Amino acid sequence: MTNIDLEAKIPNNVSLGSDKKLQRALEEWQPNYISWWKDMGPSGFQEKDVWLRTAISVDADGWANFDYVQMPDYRWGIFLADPIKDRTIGFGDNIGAPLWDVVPGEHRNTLRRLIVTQGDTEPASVEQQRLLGLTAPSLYDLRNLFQVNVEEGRHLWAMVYLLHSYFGRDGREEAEELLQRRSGNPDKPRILGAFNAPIDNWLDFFMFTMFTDRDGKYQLLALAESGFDPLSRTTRFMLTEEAHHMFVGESGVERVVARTAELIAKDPNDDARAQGGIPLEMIQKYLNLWYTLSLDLFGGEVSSNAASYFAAGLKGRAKESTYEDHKAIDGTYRMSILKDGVVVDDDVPLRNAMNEVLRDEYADDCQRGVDRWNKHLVEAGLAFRFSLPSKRFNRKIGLYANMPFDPDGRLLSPGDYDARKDQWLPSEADRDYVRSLMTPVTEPGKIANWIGMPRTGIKGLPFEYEYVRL
Ligand code: BYC
Ligand code: FE
Ligand code: FE
Repeated sequence: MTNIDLEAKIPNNVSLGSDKKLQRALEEWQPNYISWWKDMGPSGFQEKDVWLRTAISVDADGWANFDYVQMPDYRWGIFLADPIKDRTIGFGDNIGAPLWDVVPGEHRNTLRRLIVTQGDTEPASVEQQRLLGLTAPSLYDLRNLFQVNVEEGRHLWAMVYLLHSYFGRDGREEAEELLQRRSGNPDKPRILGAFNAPIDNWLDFFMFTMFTDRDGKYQLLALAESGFDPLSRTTRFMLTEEAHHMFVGESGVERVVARTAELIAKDPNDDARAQGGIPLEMIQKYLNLWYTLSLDLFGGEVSSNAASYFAAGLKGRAKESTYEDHKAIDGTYRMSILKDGVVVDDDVPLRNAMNEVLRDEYADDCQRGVDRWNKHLVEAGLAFRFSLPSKRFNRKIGLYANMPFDPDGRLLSPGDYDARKDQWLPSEADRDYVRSLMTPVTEPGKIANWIGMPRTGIKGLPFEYEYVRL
C-alpha cells in the first residue's frame, strides 16, 4: 500500500513530491480552493473546533483519525485506493484489455466531461448546505453536517487531481471553473439539476444525504469499474467516505420519523403538528421531492451517451462482476416507455439502457431504507406507510420530463396535476412550517423537539459530547 504523506502541503498517497510540475499546479489551486471554502463553505463556524475524522491511510481498517479541527485547516488531500492486482478492463468492447494509466486520446473529451460532472456535484452540495449549521438540532448533528461537508470538499480534490494530472491545460481550466460555478445561481449554475435545488432546512438535508448522496454511491460504483485506472482507484476510496453520508441521511430521517410517532402518541388528537413535530404526510412530500430530483441524476432512460461510455469501458454498471454478460451487445432491458402518450413496456438494447439499469439498482437500495423507516410506524401501531413514488413522477430529465404523472405513475391532465401538486410535494406552507421548527440547539446533550436521539454518539463517544466547541 502506498503510504500517505501527511506532512506534505497537500496530503497524498500519489507521490506528489516526485512530480514537481503537478505539485506546483495543485499548490496554486489550493489557495483558490480555501478561499472558495471560506466564502461558500459552512457559514458561521469556520473558526470553531469540530470533532472530525481525517483520512490518514487507505487501508480498509483504521483509515481515519478523529480530532478537533478548525475546518479551514482540514487536511484535504489526494487518496487513491490501492490498485487491484491483475485487473483488466471488465466490460464493453475492450473487455480483457489492459487498464489505461493515461487518458486514451479518443476518450479524452468524454472522460473529462464525466470527471467534471462528478467533480461539480461536490462543491455544489457544500454550497447548498452552507447555512444549515445556523439551525442544527444538536451538536451531534452539527458535527455530522460538517463531516459531510469537508468530505465533499475532499471529493472535489479527488476530481481536481485527475483533471490536473491527466488533462493538461484544459484540465486546469476545468478545475478553476469548478470553483466558479455556484449552486442555484441562474448565471453560472452547477451542472446537474438536483445540485441547484435549495436545501433550506434539516429535513431537506437528511433527504438529500439519503437520496442524493446515494446517487453518488451508484455513480461512484459505476465509475469504479472504469478502465481508466486512476478514476477507478479514486472513486473506490471516495466510496468508503460516502457510506457515512448516507448513514447521516437514513438515520436522520429515521430519527424524525421515530420522534413524530412519539409525538402522535402523546397528542390527544394524534396530531404531531400540535406537538411541534413534522407530520408523516409532510415527511412523505420531502421524500417525494428528493427521491425524484435524484432519479433525474441518472440521465435519460434511453441514452446513447450511456451506451458509448459502456462500449468504451469508461463507465460500467455498479458491481459489474455480479453480471454475467459484460459485453451487453445482444441483451435488452425491459422498461416502461411512452408510446403515443401511453405507458407501455418495451425491450431496449441493453447498452442504451445502462442509465435505467443503474437507476433500478438505486431504487431498490432506496426501498430498503424506506422499509426500515416503516418499521417504526409498525412498532408504533400507526397505519401510515412511506413509499417511493413512481419513477415517472416529477421528472425533469428523460422520457417523462415535465409530464403530469402522479406519484402512482398515472398520467393526469395538466390542470388536475397542478391542482393536486401540493398534496405530493412540499408547498410553500409546508416549507414555512418546517422552517419554523428550525431553531438551533447548541447545548451539549440537548436536542430539538422535532427529532429523536441517535442510537449512539460518534466513534464510541456519548451523545452529550461537545462535538463542536462553540
Ligand atoms: N441535470 O444521455 P443523457 C454525487 C444532461 S452525485 C441536468 O440522458 P447521460 C454527490 C446530460 O448531461 C453523482 N442535466 O445523460 C451527491 C446530457 O447533456 P447533453 C454525480 C442532465 O450523459 C451528493 C443530456 O442531459 N456523478 O456524487 O447518459 C453530494 C442527455 O443526457 C441531467 C455523476 O453524475 C440532470 N440531472 O447521463 C455530493 C457521474 N441528467 O449531452 C456529491 C458522472 C442528464 O445533451 N456523470 N443531463 O449536453 C454521468 O455519468 C452522466 O453525466 C449522467 C448523465 C449520469 C449525469
Ligand atoms: Fe461526494
Ligand atoms: Fe457524499
